[in-house]
Amino acid sequence: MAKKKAATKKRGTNGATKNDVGLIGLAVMGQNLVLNMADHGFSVSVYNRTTAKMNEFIEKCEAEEPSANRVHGYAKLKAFVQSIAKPRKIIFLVKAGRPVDMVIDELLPLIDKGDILIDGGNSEWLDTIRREKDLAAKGINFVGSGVSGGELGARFGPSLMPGGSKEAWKSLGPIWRAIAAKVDKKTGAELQGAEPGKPVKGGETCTAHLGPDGAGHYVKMVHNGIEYIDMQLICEAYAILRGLLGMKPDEISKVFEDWNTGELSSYLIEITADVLQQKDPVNKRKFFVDSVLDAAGQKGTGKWTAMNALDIGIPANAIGEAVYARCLSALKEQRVAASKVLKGPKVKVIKSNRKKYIDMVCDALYCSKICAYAQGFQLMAEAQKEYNWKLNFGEIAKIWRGGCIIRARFLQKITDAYTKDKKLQNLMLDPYFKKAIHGSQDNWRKIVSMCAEHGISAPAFGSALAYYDGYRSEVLPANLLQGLRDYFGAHTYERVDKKRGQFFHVDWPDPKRPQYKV
Ligand code: 2AM
Repeated sequence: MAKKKAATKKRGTNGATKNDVGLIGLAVMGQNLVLNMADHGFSVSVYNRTTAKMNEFIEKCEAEEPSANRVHGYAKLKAFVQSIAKPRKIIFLVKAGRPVDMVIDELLPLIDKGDILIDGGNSEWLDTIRREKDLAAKGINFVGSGVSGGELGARFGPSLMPGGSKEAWKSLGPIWRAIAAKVDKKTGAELQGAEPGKPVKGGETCTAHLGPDGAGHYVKMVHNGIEYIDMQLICEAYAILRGLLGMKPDEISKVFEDWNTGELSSYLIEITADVLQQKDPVNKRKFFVDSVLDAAGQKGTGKWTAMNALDIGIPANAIGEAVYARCLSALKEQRVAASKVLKGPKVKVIKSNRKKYIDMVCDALYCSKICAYAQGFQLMAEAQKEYNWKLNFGEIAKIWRGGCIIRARFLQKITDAYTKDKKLQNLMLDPYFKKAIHGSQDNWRKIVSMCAEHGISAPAFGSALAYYDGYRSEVLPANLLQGLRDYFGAHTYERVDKKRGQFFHVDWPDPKRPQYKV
């Protein structure tokens, strides 16, 4: 049975008889966000479609959580809405797509003008733009907010990427700033140590208003695209250390531990070290990774990033490669069959100079990572023109420093780069990153060519290098491409000795009449 607590006895930060905020959708992320808000002194009304789940959560709170007295469950949506102080702030964490529209439709008859609906799921930014527009016409504020950091992030400090109107941010900001991850002002390192009932105090908060309508969800999508490539690069480094150097998972774990003390220091590198030293829970003599089927799943945000890059014409090839790498992995049965038929070079395990090769892989990983981030930021730079946003890239890197899955020491350098030069055209051109690539590219090139020589598939390392070499090329063979297009389709071409925007055409021989012998 749903326990409806007397809201009059429970007060949050607003000093009134109503609760500060409401949350719909009590899956793990929703539950943890509620507890995080309660820990920070906010009284929270909660509602879930399946009431039993809500009751279970309330009972668990009462048994285990120091802030349980600030969490109030409601079995009926109307009572839930009425329990929240105006302007109401109602967060929902439900599946992206139709469920979000369904929740909005159910809420609409119950809420008032000026109330704020906050979609904290992984919605597509175009849906968010549409919803914001529709709801603004009804006088309702709508905020699409990226929430990153997984379950633990939601509980003790996520990175929060809100869009929506400035007015909505005024109301939501105090809550979002309080519950977001906190980082050290100088180093950008995440301040750790939060525990139930005792949130982290001080530090810079990992949230900022990113822009109107879909800006927050767009930035979250790019974050996820970057997460895909970060993970793919880590996996390729692992594959090289394993294949080329014949290292065992626990030895590779030590390498990642070591990398985590340097420029590559990040959450994903840290957890890679953990995963690699993990033993299989079923067969303790085996390493866990060796028992995991090599077929990757995906939920779609990486694909959206790559698709949007194609749509707006930005070469985010490393991000796209990370998505394709997952697709290729998923063709497990085909690969097993092909492995018996398609020949390649035999990998010759390198036994000597291990340290030298490990350092080379480290350099290849770092350079590829710089290119991947450069692509992600270029994508956002182009998208803001399309959607009329004014994104602050220094700030975006700043709010990714803590809480989220891609949190890394490296992000402080990106913040520094965009703080120094707000109009920076490409991250690779920033003096710090330029120097890093210049210093490490020889090793990067060697690793990419060794992969090709030994038949180790490392698409992201190679693709990032092709991007680097393409971006720094004054002349690309697109001159020939334009010539071909003009030949077969009269698509015209621009000339190197004329201003851009003037188009020319050569009167080619009739392309329908073959000029070659069959
Ligand atoms: P449930 O517990 O009733 O399934 C994540 O799936 C969360 O979203 C769950 O809390 C789930 O509720 C909720 N959810 C999914 N679809 C929904 C919908 N159409 N309306 C309301 N909540 C929904």
